[in-house]
Amino acid sequence: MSGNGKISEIELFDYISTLKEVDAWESAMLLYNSALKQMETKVEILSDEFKHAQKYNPIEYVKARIKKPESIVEKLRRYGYSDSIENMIRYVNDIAGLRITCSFTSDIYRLAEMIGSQDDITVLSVKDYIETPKSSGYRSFHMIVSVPVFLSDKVVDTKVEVQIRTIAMDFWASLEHKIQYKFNGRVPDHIRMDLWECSDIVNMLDNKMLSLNEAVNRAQAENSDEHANENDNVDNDIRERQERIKLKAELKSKSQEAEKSASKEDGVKTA
Ligand code: 0O2
Repeated sequence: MSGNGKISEIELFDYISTLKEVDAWESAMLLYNSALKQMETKVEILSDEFKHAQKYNPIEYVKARIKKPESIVEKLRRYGYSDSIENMIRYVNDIAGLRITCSFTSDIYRLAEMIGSQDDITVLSVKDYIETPKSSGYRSFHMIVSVPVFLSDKVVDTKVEVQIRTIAMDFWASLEHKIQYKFNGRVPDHIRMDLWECSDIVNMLDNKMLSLNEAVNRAQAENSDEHANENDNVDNDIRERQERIKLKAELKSKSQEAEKSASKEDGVKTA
């Protein structure tokens, strides 16, 4: 704890540097796991709130994963760093990863904004591969965020990579990933060209689906306006009927009174 009794807040790198090598790996993994759980819960809460308040949930599915040790080592080597725990923490940003799949492109930015505006989340970097796709044709929105993980005597800021994409983008990325794997990263040119073409089709499909959804929303809004007008008309109609009934009743009672007094007068006359 710091002098003022507040639990000190430090970055994962500084925390791990204070530990012995044997403890460092397990401690780092514990922190990445905890940070990932926190992000998963945050997204789950957003999803529940959407379902409850908006009767619409932009989140189709969420996948959380911790990068495998061999993938961490491969990435470090690709970047030209030796495979130490310090290098892993410093240079591999996606050890804890959360992938959110949405229905429409507009949902991606809505969600990214919601996540980024939470007080305890710090957005460290953003990569918009939707605005600028990668040379492979890959489209997705990436954010590296840091979340505070509360340990017994410390708060450790830990990085999580959040990928947000549409179902169509996810379909493309998963197929492309399998193809890369099958060809060991050396995909023949004609297949790469086809993948590019598919990425364009994915973009067209997403745009088309988005405008279709907007058209549906507009039609629904107009419909509900008409429905509201219909209800107003019904209300007016009821009020008019009530007035008419009241008026008729008044007229009837007046004519009955008139009839009564007329028959009284007649009685007086005949008597
Ligand atoms: P895996 O197995 O998904 O974990 P940085 O993380 O910022 O240091 P990097 O790695 O270039 O640098 O980051 P970037 O570009 O944001 O990509 C990270 C992740 O995005 C990748 O993780 C993939 O999940 C995904 N990705 C990026 N480019 C492509 C692509 O061309 N095709 C597919 N299918 N996915 C892509 P990993 O570690 O590569 O893999």
